[in-house]
Amino acid sequence: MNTKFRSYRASATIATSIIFAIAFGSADAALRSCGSGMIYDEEFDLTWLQDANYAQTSGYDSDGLMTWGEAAAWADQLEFAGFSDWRLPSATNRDASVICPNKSYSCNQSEMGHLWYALGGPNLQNVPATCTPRQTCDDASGMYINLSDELNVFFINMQNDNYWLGTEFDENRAYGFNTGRFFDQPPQESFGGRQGYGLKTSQFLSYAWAVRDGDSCPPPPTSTPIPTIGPAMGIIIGVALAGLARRELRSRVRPSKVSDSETKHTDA
Ligand SMILES: [Ca+2]
Ligand SMILES: [Ca+2]
Repeated sequence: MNTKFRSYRASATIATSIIFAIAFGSADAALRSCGSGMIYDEEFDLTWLQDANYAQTSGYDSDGLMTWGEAAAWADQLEFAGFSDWRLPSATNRDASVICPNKSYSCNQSEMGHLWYALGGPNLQNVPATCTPRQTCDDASGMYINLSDELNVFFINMQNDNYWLGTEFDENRAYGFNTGRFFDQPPQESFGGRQGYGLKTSQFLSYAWAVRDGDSCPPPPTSTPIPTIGPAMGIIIGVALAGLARRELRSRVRPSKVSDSETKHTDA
């Protein structure tokens, strides 16, 4: 019975662990949805807003398109989930602390580049040759291809356009990252995945996407832990139960033993 009990508890614990892993785990080990409007990038230890156009969603800006100064001011004043240290993503590469050359398409070590390329962003190798010029792909013929469906599993409102990065190139220019999923000429070229710099002024309005350092996900809901019996406690309980059973057995057989003994003694 004790073995059965332990086996039941072990099964329950394993089942609970599996359910927990399914509920809170993710198919993509690198990205984790916090379930509260934030997505955590485990590799870069960054938390992104799930809404990639929150400036508009929140009513801060009518369309989300801003100058660099407006975008930086929006991120600076943003308070979300109790955090006030949101910022625009950095253009600097994590691995080497340098910035990719202007108009780079393979800049996968900047903060947005990491999201775009390493975490399921578009693979430009897959662009069909028929998808040029841009209009051919945009129209209702179904040629529009959203190359970043995997990113959209996690994020919402990601724009087909340029996003400001927090890094300035010089006094008048700042970096941006393009998340376009349409195709522009020359053949098979999309601006999606391109990092470069442009004028901060209203001639080049771009979107803003806020990020902050660290894991901002709230801890998973606490559930009442199912008590488990460890090997040592199992042995102790097992020995105790065995002892009880032996005493029980003795108390049942003792009267006949005593009478036997008494009989023998009497006989002797
Ligand atoms: Ca605007
Ligand atoms: Ca702030």
